[in-house]
Amino acid sequence: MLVLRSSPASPFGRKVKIVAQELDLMDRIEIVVADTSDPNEALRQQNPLGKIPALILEDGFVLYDSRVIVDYLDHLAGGGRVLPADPARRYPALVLQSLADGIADAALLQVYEGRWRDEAQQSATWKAHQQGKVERGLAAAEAWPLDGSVHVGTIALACALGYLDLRFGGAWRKDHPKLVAFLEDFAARVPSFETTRVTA
Ligand SMILES: N[C@@H](CCC(=O)N[C@@H](CS)C(=O)NCC(=O)O)C(=O)O
Repeated sequence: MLVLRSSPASPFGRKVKIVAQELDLMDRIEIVVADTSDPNEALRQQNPLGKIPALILEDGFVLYDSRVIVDYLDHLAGGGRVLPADPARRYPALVLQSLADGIADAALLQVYEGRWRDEAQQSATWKAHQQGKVERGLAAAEAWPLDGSVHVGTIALACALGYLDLRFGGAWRKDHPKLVAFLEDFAARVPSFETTRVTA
């Protein structure tokens, strides 16, 4: 059995779970919830960075981060499934994944600013710097030629938007009509998007 260390609200963990479901690999994966803030968590031995997701292979080797894990799962499923083999589709899908993960990273750093620092220490300038990445990233995604394909790029994008819905009240929806339509269509095509949704 493969062991996935993750937490329900992680956008990167959600990306891995959706990929695993799309590839029919969930029966080979046990999910063990990790608390990244607990200094005694085994996660810190499994991934020295103390980050989720991490995937523990049957021989004990640990894969991180999420991009490596989805690459591995695609390979397990025969290759070329959620990571297109054809370079003309592969690199745009990978760049969209990087863009979407970057949006999620910048959103997460704003959440962490609130979670890890006392109120008096929090920097509005730092939060605005991260929010700039979110806004420019959303503008680039809004202009992206999305064609209904399900691959690592669109899965990562759906997870980043889902995280903005969860932690930022869906404020992105007002100015990004194409992304709203994308997410609705994605949710209809990919049932695991709903089954991995959390509300808190
Ligand atoms: N680039 C990483 C990002 C992973 C990440 O930032 N995970 C967050 C949770 S969503 C985490 O583990 N945070 C704990 C920490 O930074 O200490 C990936 O794609 O897996």
